[in-house]
Amino acid sequence: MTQFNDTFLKACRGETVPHIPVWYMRQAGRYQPEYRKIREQYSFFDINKNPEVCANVTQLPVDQLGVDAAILFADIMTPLKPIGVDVNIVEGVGPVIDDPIQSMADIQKLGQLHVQRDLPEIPETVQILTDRLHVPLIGFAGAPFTLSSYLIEGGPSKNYHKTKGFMYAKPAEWFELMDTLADLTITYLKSQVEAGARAIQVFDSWVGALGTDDYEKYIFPTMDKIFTEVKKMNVPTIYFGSGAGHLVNQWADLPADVLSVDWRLSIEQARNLAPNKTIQGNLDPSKLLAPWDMIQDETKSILDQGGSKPGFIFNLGHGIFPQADVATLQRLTTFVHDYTRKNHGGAE
Ligand code: 1CP
Repeated sequence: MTQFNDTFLKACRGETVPHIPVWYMRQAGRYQPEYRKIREQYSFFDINKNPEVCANVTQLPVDQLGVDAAILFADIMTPLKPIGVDVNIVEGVGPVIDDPIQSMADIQKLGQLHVQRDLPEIPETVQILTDRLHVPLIGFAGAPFTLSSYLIEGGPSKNYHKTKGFMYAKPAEWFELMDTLADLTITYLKSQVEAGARAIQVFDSWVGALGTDDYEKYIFPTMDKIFTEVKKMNVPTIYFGSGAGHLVNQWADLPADVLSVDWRLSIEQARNLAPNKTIQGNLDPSKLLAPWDMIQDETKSILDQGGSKPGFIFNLGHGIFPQADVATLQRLTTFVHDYTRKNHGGAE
């Protein structure tokens, strides 16, 4: 039997590891020919509805790339459908909502999530994977700001004017929405942990659009509540945002164990801003298209900064994209393992 690989969990907890663990955000997706083939038969949400297929899609990058953690295949929008949001994943665009939120009445119409009733396939998929995988499964959810950006804009946005305008002009509605989404997120994350997820990541991909004062006032209390609640489940918690280096100092005060940063901030800077946290990151995913020597040099620099003390997880600064190459990601994963086993492996 293959031994369970717990390097990722150890790194989350800031413990010494034999090599630096690595996984990739969006490690299951269109860059994989096998995924594209499955998508010819199933729509995005159909994969989610079918635990066997969903478990296979989740496991694919673990077998193909040799990464140290799996992440449940789902979307940040998955738990919104059952509470009454009519969301579609449109090819080449992302999540689209025809009837965006505009008023208190729209917020109060949103229902409550009961996972066993509304999304039984999620815990079922998690259970299949927990039995099958020899690496930890990461459960995840979208953070309230990032979810609300889709709910209010009606789809992807470049500047979040509508979302921020709503936040500034309608604070009572804003905080009602944050509360509703925080409760949803907590319920959804707890159900994944109860089913066997060994860590959770909260994706706040677009929160870097806010300045520090706005983050403090409109977001911090909500994130504090989410991490305080999920921490009670005794699994490591990870918080990710892109373009959010200016917020890392505030994130250091959240009860999250791991902060995931992008390439706009160096690992060393992140460590200085949040010395009490494990840091995850931060290769620019665009670099996957660079010549191998450049990828290797950049990766070495990241690993030397991260490996200078325990508590580091190698990842990209944001998700893998469809044009990335499977062979490059395989080579990168092997390189991270081999290089850090030689140079940064601690005694166990
Ligand atoms: O098959 C397809 O073409 C659908 C593409 C796709 C996939 C593969 C979407 C639509 N979502 C996903 C899966 C997904 N989404 C995962 C699981 C896969 C894995 O990581 O292995 C995860 C963790 C997400 C999370 C997600 N969805 C985020 C946070 C991470 C990030 O990249 O910032 C966000 C912002 C979304 C919204 C979303 N869903 C899909 C797309 C294309 C987008 C982004 C749209 C935008 O740019 O605004």
